[in-house]
Amino acid sequence: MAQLKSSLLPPAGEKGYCFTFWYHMFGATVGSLRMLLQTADPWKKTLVWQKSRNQGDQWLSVQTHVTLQKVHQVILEATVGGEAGDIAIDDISIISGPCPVSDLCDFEEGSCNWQQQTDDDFDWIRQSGSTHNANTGPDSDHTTNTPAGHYYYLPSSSTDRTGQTAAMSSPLYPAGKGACVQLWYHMYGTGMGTLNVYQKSEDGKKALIFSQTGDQGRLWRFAQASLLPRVQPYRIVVEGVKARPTLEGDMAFDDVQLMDAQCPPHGFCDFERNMCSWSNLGVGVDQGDWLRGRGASPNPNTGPSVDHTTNSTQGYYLYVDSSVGEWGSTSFLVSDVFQPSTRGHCLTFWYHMYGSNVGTVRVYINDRKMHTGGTEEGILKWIETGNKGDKWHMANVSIKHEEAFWFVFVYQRGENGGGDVALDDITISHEGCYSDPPINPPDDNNGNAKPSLTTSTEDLSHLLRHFYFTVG
Ligand SMILES: [Ca+2]
Ligand SMILES: [Ca+2]
Ligand SMILES: [Ca+2]
Ligand SMILES: [Ca+2]
Repeated sequence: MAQLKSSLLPPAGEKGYCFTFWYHMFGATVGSLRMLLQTADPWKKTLVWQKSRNQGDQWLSVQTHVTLQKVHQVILEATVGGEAGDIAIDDISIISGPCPVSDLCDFEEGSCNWQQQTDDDFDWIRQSGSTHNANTGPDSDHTTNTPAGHYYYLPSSSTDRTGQTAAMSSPLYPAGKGACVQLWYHMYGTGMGTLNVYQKSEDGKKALIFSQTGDQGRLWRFAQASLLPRVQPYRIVVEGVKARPTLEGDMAFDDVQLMDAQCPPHGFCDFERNMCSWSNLGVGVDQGDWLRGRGASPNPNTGPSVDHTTNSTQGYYLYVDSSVGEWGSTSFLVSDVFQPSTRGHCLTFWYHMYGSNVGTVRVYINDRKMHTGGTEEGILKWIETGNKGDKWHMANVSIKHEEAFWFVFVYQRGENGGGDVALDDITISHEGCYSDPPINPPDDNNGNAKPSLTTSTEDLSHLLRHFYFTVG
């Protein structure tokens, strides 16, 4: 553990002050970083902010509004996670008055200045780990995928009545700010109601920009909506509406982000701003995460040195750090949900597999039936193994599935390190892949097909199919 302490600071005064610092937490086994306030009389330490695990290869800022009316010290405390994880901090500043509003709320430090509405029936509750009811609610938050991370949820109860609501609103954003809002929601349970997202201007006018109703399965789901141009400052309002009395209707949301750029097209991600609708899964499923990185990956003689989008060290890609984990350990990456289409879908992506010990990348499609049946992978659609040289390759996967489905990328580590694998520029288009020969039989849609990670014959057939595509 390492501690950095400020000198003794006077009471924060009527308006308080905004404490800002920048941090860099990058690597597969990064520990945690905390900010605490300590008073001497009485002696008391209060945790005001904390972050754990990898945050990507980038400097991020934290702002905390301190209103403590006692002589105190600010303490920044770091704990070690493992070998592959450094924590750095820089540019600490103290400015009097409250902090400017944040564009990203992950709810790890608190409410992020979101407020409960009082003219409704219930309040949203900040929660970590799972909710109290069985067969509903998430097991962990979306930001960290661990039981330590926080989200907001609306508990369901047998005394609920149809149409009862709970709403929370964001801080006030200036009129010209923001073109797109993104958030993650969890709506698992047979008694699930409706989640509405509004853009509400200061004069009270509300526009519905996103709505989802009913059971959406056991995964965190992605939502985004374009913001309407406004003359007035506005808030984002998240509202839960109850369906009926039930103990299986806990809904949740997390990671609300306001972006000044337009929303990316559905199914496309270049990873330049964030992971779009792609999501890691937690420790119940796999042993590692896909990380956003740029430039050379942290391990020598493996991984890309530039991304695919910009062909430069400034552009971001997604990768798995092979220096950690064991032989066969996996990292899952899950897409948004796509509705079935008569023309099918085409998944196009760029991959980089370079190193002496590259493991295996598989692409599956999964659906509600298979997922509820207990499979996290689904049906195998594409596989690649081993060293493919220090360059980006393109892959196409044609999908025709008769249920709503999602894609799952699974990286499986080789015997040793030296096998960083990367992805970039993933596109899912609503038609079959261009010039794709009609070889794929329609999917076995009975939900029984469950390729395991070790079925070598199945792997081989897909490998041959892929080989045919590449050469032909
Ligand atoms: Ca969170
Ligand atoms: Ca309320
Ligand atoms: Ca994971
Ligand atoms: Ca990129």
